[in-house]
Amino acid sequence: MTVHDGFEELFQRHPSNPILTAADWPYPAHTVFNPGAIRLQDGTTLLLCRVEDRRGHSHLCAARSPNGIDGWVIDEHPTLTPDPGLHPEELWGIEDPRITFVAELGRYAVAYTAFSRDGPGVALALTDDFRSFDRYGLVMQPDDKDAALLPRRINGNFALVHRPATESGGHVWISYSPDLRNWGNHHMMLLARKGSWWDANKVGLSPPPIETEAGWLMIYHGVRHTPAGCLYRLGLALFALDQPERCIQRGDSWVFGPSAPYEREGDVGNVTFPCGYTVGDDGDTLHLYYGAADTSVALATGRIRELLSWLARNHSVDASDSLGPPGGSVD
Ligand code: BMA
Repeated sequence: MTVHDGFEELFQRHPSNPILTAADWPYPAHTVFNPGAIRLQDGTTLLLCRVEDRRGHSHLCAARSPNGIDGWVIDEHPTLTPDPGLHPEELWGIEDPRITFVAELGRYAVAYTAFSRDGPGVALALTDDFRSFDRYGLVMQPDDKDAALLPRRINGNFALVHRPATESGGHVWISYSPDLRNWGNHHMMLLARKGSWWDANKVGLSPPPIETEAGWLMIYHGVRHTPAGCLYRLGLALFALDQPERCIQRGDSWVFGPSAPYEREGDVGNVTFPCGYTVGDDGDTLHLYYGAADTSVALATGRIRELLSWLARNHSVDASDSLGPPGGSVD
C-alpha cells in the first residue's frame, strides 16, 4: 500500500503495463482485454483473454506464463470460440470469462458472457485443461452478465453471482443450483447506489469473489454515467461466508480507477475491468488482471489483508443501505 495525494492506494500498477496487447497475438486480433485468470497446479498463470476481431465479435484465447508477468505463451488459435450452430446465444461472440476452480469437481468452471441476438446472457463451460470444454449453455438468460461461480457449495448448492440488467441500471444477484443446470433461489447481493455516488448507475462483479476468513471479499465495478461517457472504477464489499447474499461491509469510496494513459485511452476510454486474479504463495498477494480501456491487458498488485483492513475502516455504517427492501424490489 502507498499513500498518494492523501489517498491510500491499495493496488500498484505493474511497471511493464500493459502486459499483453493485440500486437503479442499469434493471429490477427483487434484488441485483447478483460481476461479471466487462474493459477494452475504447477504454478503457471493462465489468462483466458477476451480477443475481439475486426467484425467486433469476441472469442477467448489462453495465454500461459511461469510468473504471470512475462514470457507468455499464447495459444496459436482461438481456445474457445462462439458456437452459434449448437449455441445460438453465442451468435455475436463470447466475452469476459471468469474462472473458478471447483474442488468438488476437480475442474475449472468458466462463466462467460454469450452475446445473443437478444443481448448478453451468462453461459457456463467446464474444463480440465483449457483445451477442451464441456459447454453447459446459457444458465442466465439475457440481459445478464458479470458472472462467476463460487468455488464450493453453499448449504448444499452451487452459487452463481451475476448481474441481470434492470431498467434503472443493474445490481448484483446470486442464484443457487443443485446441479449447475437448474438455477433458482435468487437473491440480490449488492445494489447500485444513486445520485452522485461513483457506483450510482450500475454495479457488477469483477473477478470471482475471494474467500477469506472474514467473508467473501468482492471486488466490484461501479459505473458512473457522466456527460463525457461512462467511468468504470472498482470498489470493495464483504459478504457472509455461509450466506453470501448478506452484505457485511461495503466500501464508501472506489479503490482503483482509470488514470494511466492506457486506461484513459483506447476503444472505450476510462475503463479498468478485471475479470480475474491469482494469489501468490504467501496466500496474501493479489495479482489483479484487468482490461484497460477495452484494448489491452494490465496487472495491478495488492494485498488481501490490506483490502480487508481498508474495508473495515472505510465502509458505510449500515451495509443494508446497499441492499434493496425485502422481496428484491429495487426502486
Ligand atoms: C461492460 C462489459 C465489459 C466492458 C465494459 C466497458 O458492460 O461489456 O466487457 O469492458 O462494459 O466497455
